[in-house]
Amino acid sequence: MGYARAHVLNELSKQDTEVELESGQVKIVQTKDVFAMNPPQFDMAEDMAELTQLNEPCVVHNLTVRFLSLSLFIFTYSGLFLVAVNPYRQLPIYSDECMQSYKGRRRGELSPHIYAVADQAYHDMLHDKENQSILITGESGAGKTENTKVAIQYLTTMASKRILNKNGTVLVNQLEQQILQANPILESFGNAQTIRNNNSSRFGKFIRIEFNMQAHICGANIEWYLLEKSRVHSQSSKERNYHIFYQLLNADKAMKEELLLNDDHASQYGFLKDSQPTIEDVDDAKEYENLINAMHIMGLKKDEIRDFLRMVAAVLHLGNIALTADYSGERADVRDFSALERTCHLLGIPAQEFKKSLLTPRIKAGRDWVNQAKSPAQVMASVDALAKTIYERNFGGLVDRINRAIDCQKTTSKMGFIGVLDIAGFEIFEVNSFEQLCINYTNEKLQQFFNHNMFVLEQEEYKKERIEWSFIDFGLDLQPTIDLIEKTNPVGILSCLEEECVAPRGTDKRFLEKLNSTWVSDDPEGKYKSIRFKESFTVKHYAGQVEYSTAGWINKNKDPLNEDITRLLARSTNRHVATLFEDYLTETEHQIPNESGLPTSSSTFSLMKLRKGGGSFRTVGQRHKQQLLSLMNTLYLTHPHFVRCILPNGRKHAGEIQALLVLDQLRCNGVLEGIRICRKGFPNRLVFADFRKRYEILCPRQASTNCFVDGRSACQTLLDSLALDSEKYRIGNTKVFFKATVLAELEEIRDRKLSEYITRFQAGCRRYI
Ligand code: AD9
Ligand code: MG
Repeated sequence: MGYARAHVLNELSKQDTEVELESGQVKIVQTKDVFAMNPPQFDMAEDMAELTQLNEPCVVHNLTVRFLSLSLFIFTYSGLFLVAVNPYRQLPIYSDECMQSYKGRRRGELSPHIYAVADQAYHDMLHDKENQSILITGESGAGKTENTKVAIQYLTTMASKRILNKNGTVLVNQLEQQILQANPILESFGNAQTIRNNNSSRFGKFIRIEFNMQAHICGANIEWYLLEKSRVHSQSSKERNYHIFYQLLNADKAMKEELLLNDDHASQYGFLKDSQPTIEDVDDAKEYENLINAMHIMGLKKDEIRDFLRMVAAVLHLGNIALTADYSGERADVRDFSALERTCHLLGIPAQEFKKSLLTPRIKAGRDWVNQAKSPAQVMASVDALAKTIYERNFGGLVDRINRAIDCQKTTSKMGFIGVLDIAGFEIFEVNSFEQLCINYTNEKLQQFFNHNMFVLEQEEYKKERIEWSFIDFGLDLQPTIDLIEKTNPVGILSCLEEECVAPRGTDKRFLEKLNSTWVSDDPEGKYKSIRFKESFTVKHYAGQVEYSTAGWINKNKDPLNEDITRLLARSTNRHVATLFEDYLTETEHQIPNESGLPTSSSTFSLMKLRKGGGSFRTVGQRHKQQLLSLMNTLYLTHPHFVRCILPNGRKHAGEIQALLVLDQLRCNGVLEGIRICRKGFPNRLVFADFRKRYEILCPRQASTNCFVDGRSACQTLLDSLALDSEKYRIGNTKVFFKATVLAELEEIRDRKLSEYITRFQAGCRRYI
């Protein structure tokens, strides 16, 4: 339930308070659990920063009453944030007409809306000649991707060159269409059904929309982060693999024949057989048509489309390679050669060589290279790793291809860009692993960016108003946790993992021991804790303490690949395949050829190499750190706009909101952190005239004077007469600033005064009667 409204009857002691619930029930509760409510005129506040009681229950209450009121007010501001609650139903708040109404309107003129955020970003870019970013985070199913689509739709509609056809109707021009169609393509290959979301994005993305000097869209670019690769080979029974696999099984006959997909049933494919075959209300055949259509709009030729789909089919066949073991159980063999042959046919590589590389890859023994037989389990792991890499590289290739289509190189002079970031929010699961560390590290950095921004803006406002205040940079609060993760000296979590990955006999255990030995003693801020008797440690994030289990981290970070096979792929007869793996060829060409004439590398199983970033050896963590660094560098050069999406309930139901679930998210997504910072400053502010108008009643002497008094002095007199503690407010050049809760006190006094007047007035009336 979370919180209940109640009347305070009696403050019994420091610890206990007697309250009466709305039901009439009287209870004694702990005083620390009692929070003041806002006066009724603050109900349904469009901006929670205006609330004078800035406590957790008030914030949840405000979101809830707005959400439940006709279920229409899903958007609410909270200072710099736009909070968006997922309504789980189509609302009549998205239309061309509605978009037009937000054009050029100031915040506060209309109800909060994602259109307002997009419009503000566009407006700021135009006027300040500064790049903009819209940062959308939230937990899975909270509505990030839907809001991203709406924001991009707004920009493509409002900022495109309007072309009218003969009948005077607006034509969407090709580039805008391509930008919009990038999404269904990315969703086919990067989204999947999960328990939480039927269309869950399993990667993060940053879409930059570029504008020319006329402020029209002239191109776009997409960056992607952390694709969940393990889904390619295993999913839980209530979930699915990536949409594209099921869509492909519903392709036209000719395509399926070409891709050797004789069977339409997901149950016939190793990588799909444990998953849900369909999603309620989703027609995979229709989705396949939409995908092909989107790819055509993107300008992909028929054979390019076939190339991307071929890789997906190859992965499906790869998952069907069945293995047997010899009598000892130690040597694997391929049971049915046909799946292997199909895979090789589609990948354009020789089947016999592939089989040999899979079953008996070469390893270095002393100074020589020998072929070592692998067990079925080892070969299986090698197949899974290969499937993941093929899928990921194909995904990367697809994004590159989309980027080429929507690129704006032709435009020489640009005004700037608006970047939209759609990335998973903070995650705390029962068991947290390497993936959670990467995503939580990202969120820690994004929160730091937010805090820093808020600090800069608040400071600017205080300076402009010349009020006395020594502000602290709240971004720095998060630095110790970030250091713990990314620092190289003392060696932080990622670097420590890196060292262990390159060490000859690195293990998860040794990684943890090393981490403990560095951080247990050298952690002045108390951000790290080793968990004794468990293979885990905890990190204190701004959103809470998270325990990370270190099992499998070395492997997850290394992502080892069978290099005999990647070299085969680099020499594929299919250009698409060869291009995706070309870094394996160029890297190894520099090495001494072996007796078979093939170049070799220092180790058969080596770290995955990633082309981006100079072709150097990179682990998953290192690559992510690099990408995040580059993202943050970009973001720090933009004016940011923050959107926080909230999941209202865990059942995908419309019209239902669970207070505790919401509260948890507000904590994790930084809204409460934002409010905490707000409370340290002077969050409520009123311009002099408004302050006087509302509170003059508290000082009738001043109201009745006919002499001119300037706004500042009038406010000062008013505040003096109230004998308000001077630490609770500041008077600026045009506004009075208040600490949280002060306005509520003033409202209470005002209410009392008003009722006194009314009583006196009524008494007067009675006398007349
Ligand atoms: V994940 O981290 O990618 O798993 P998202 O992206 O936060 O997640 P998504 O935008 O995909 O969630 O929203 C989940 C579902 O909620 C959508 O498929 C819609 O059915 C529903 N949704 C979300 N936002 C809205 C909305 N503004 N209006 C209507 C919505 N439905
Ligand atoms: Mg999403």
